[in-house]
Amino acid sequence: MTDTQEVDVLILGAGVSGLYQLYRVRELGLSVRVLEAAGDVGGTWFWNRYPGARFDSESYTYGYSFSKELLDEWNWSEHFAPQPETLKYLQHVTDKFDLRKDISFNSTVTSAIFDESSNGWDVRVEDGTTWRGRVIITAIGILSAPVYPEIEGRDSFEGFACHTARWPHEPVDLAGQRVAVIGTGATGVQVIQELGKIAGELTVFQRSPNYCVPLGNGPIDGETQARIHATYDEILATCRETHTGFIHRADPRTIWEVSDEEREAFFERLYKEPGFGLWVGNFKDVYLDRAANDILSDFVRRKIRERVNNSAVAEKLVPTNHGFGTRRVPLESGYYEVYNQDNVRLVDLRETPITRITPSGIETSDCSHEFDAIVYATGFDAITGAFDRIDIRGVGGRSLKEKWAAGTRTYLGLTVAGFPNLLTIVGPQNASIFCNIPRCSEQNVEWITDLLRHMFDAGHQRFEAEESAEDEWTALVGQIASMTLFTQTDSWFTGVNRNVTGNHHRNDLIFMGGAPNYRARCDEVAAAGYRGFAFS
Ligand code: NA7
Repeated sequence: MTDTQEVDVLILGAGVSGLYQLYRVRELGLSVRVLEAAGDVGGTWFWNRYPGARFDSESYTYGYSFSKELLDEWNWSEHFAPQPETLKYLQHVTDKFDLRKDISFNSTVTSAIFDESSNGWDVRVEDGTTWRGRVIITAIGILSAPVYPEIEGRDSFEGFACHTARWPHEPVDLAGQRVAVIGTGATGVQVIQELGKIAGELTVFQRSPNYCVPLGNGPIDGETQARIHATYDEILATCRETHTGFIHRADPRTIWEVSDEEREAFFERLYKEPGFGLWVGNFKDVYLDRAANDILSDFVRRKIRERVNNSAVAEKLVPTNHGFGTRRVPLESGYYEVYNQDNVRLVDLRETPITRITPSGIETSDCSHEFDAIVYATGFDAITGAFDRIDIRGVGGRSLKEKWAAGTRTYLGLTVAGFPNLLTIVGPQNASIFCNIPRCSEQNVEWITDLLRHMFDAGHQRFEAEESAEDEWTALVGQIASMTLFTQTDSWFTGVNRNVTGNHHRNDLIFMGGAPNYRARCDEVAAAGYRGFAFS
């Protein structure tokens, strides 16, 4: 037994969201502790160290906006910074604001149990340490529970094997090696591009092709750097107005308002533009109208065919079972050209599935492949997975995992009925998931901070979402999602995540109404004295 340490607020996770929440809770004068599973800050940027890891947000739209001094002093080196630089940035923020002293590292939380007699949460860490907090705030990320595929013999492989989200800290030399990559999501695409440059033989095992579009990365020159710094206010204002918190504004026209030539020229321009322009800066109806989406999907399919020399390989890389943009669009830098290299081979698992992994490689239904290394770019138990890995129990000992088993339910994507004094930054049914995350998570943090101020100033010990408010929010999330084409596609956006055994039913996990609309709804709830919350 260890002595339980007590604080006002416990924050789970020291990534982008948790660090900022710590900064804000401190300002309230409350006692606070952050419990972080990793050995240092960074969250996603601590864990995802695989070759080629970088973000798909414009660097200068990704950093925190709360400190002018921080914005002024930090220079991003590339338009889309690589992982080591982002991690360095988050370490810099941690040091600058002296955040480290309130963080316990190597502290994987295993359970959080609400104690009704005292209105506090009892939190247990893997090493046996126990904490008690009046409030807990989860900042555990939506893509933080990595999933290895359930393939017979996986543990028998004798070479180097690693999930991209658990890449070693020490350098891994795969130059000249025979390397397999399983998975072709946003991560797979990044790692394949890099390994294609150095591997002796690279074999990509693809279950589903994605529509990948050019990232358009490059160094930020001095003049551009100066312009970025001079226009930060405008950049951030634009990000506040857009549906997704990115710098790209959606076009207010429908696809049908322009001629075929204009449309083609518009798509061409967006395709060449750096970042997510083609995805989130497109005509306003491309994710609402199937016929509009078909035209856009055909455009990207043509691009893929143009870039891959072997037409049989190109056809395998062309998605046919979903429309462009209805799954997360991977951004790439020469991804399709990798398949024109002699050292790279594509195995289509729809034709020849993996049957087992052996000590020396991978067997598919038609042959066996020998490897020195297997890279699992097989993704995550997304959005709710990190919650499921903690035993969270609310009123009456009810488990959150059990509550959500029949479908996720929340109020504002920030709190859950029956789980008092629990707040979820970038939680399920929050707009932040379909957003340039720091832009939206800052809003979550600031709203939560106001709620805490309200609670502690008034001397309340407990707040809780009302069931009726949760019902309404959950219905709204479903209603908005059903108006879009996203719900018609299997992906981690919609809970139909084939990476994870059992996650095969549709679930309304994301508020798709856009960040400004979400922010207005949250503000309105606060202005109405936290409508839908019961305080005591
Ligand atoms: P994703 O997008 O979930 O991609 C995982 C990939 O791994 C995807 O291509 C999967 O195919 C594939 N996969 C998963 N399990 C298997 C098995 N058992 N066999 C073969 N292939 C498999 O994860 P990422 O890490 O790429 O990206 C996650 C997010 O991080 C991304 O969206 C960005 O927001 C950043 P499937 O498509 O399921 O057929």
